Amino acid sequence: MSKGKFYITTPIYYPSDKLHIGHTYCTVATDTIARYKRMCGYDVMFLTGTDEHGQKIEEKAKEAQVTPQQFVDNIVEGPKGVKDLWKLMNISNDRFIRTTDDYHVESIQRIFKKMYDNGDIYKGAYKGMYCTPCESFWTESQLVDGKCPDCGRPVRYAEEEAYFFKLSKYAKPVQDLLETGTFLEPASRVNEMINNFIKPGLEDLCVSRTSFKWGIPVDFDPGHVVYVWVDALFNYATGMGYLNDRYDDYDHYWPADVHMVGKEIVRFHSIIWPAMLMSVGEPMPKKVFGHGWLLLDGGKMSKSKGNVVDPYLLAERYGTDALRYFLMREFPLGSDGNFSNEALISRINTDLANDFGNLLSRTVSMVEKYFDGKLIADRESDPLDDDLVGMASSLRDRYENEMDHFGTQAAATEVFKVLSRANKYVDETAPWVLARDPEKKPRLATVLYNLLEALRICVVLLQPYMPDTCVKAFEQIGAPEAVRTWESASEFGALPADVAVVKGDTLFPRIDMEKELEELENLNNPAPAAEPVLPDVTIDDFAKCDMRVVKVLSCEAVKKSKKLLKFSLDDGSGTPRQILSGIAAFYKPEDLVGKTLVAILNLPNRKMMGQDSCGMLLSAVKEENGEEKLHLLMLDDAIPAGYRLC
Ligand code: ME8
Repeated sequence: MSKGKFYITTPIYYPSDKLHIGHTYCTVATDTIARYKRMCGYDVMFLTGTDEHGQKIEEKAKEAQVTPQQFVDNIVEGPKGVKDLWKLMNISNDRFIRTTDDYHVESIQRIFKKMYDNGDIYKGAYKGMYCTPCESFWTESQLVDGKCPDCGRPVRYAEEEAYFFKLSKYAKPVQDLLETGTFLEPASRVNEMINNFIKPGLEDLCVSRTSFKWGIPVDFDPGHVVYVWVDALFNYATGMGYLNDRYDDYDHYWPADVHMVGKEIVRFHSIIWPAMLMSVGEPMPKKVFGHGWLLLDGGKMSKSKGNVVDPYLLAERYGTDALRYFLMREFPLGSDGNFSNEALISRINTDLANDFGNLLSRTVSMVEKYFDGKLIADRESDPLDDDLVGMASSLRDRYENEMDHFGTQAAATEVFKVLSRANKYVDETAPWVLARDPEKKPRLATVLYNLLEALRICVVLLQPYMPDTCVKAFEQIGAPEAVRTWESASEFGALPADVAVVKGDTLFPRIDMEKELEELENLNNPAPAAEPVLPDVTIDDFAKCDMRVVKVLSCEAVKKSKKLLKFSLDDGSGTPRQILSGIAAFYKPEDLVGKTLVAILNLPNRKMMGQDSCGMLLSAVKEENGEEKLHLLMLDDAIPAGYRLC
């Protein structure tokens, strides 16, 4: 019998780049809770997906010289893409929504029209500061030091005809909702929303764009595309079939029980999302939980600090379950946490290899050695057992109490307290001493039974964290299906008294910390592979390549491109030559003026971002911290422009 429905979501990911360990953290947290609820007997619906529209994707696709659809298809469906990553991480989502899916597009058009028809969307002109990477308009008062308050990057003035959503109309009911005290967690985020956003006055929200195309068209006003956040937030409803025929369980699962979101998007989920739902007359989600960020050395994720943040590499090296466990055990969900390779390895060694893996393997080995693998335990109690038996019997209650309040870290800690207690019990009871005295064999059987039983209860409760490992552990313990359940976890003694163990592989091999950290460092900064020399070319072929010394007359960034710099070059001909080069990330344009470089002049002209590029500047490519770094070839300034290289 189901305990009722439980609908949980992750944010839908923005596929502008490959996902890193921070994104993985959020999805693993949601998956852990979803698995926990399933284990408790809820009818769980777990939705995740990708948020694929917007200007940033359009720009990235242009730079990659593919269509936006091809661009997102590759990151979502392609090798080592979003779907592959969730498979690798053993994410148990029931559904995956892409905002480019036809049914979602149709629903959004209907939703937009519905809000327009009921008078909550009107046409106006937007004038304000816009952050392109975040796709967010900001008021002057919201800017921090004149920059985007979310990402800290520069904003630009933007003005365009646009539709507006009457967010201001919903300020009061949204504030009331926030003040219920259960809608938004952790509670600290409630004040932040009210004081920073509602009290200063909610302004109407610009909900359409005309300055780019990659979005869902407003069907009654071609030229406008729906603001990406309107499109994205409604995924939680369209993914269940709201205003579409693709799914038909909206009535069953809505309202969502939990939206898990990162702290920077709490504003969208706890203010804009409820207001839009009020506008279309749908019930409020029951809870928004704003989790913290994984940081690297106190700052945002990037590879430059020498830590590996590629979840593929980490999962392949240590195993999916070890990585899942680390993410959930190391950091409390509501706060920020500092990621480091050292913390990860230390957790694996201390908790998984030692406290858990070693206890399991020692216990199973002793049952094999002293009882040929099969126990007959009469379970006569001894005061020495009370503490362990008591702790293990009541573990489920403590665990449940934490899990029901998003205490994934605290719940895992409770489990490991019992495992530590069991390790201590091994020392206290000294089974190897009992084994020397044949009369103590019944006592030895009880001790080993208690250990197996404590382990079994812990393994039941670790299933949401480490699903595959727990199956292996159950097999070694010899736990039948019936005692792998939530119900059986509160019952010390559910394991059959004549249990037969099956010795298996070590669950988590110990890692040599020093050696491993060094290897990880090398993986992040690989020595350049000696590339094989290309096949010979004739001297005549080489001579066809017109390589010249050029001097930089001027250099500037290409508007709307993060990569390109535009050079005006003296090539000795008397007429400046224009070349575009994708090195903006590595040089400041002003630092290059006057430099002596090398260019190939006789390559066919190319158009890049609508501008001509007549030739190519030579540079060397180096991999640094997993990213390509370009170094321009620079020559002695004494060499005049126009000289040929030979
Ligand atoms: O925000 N630590 O997508 P997104 C923890 N498309 N969480 C992190 C993180 C880190 N270092 N970096 C990112 C979007 N995240 C929107 C959502 S929902 C209708 C639309 C989390 O791919 C981040 O906080 O930029 C967010 O919750 C999620 O990854 C997706 O981020």
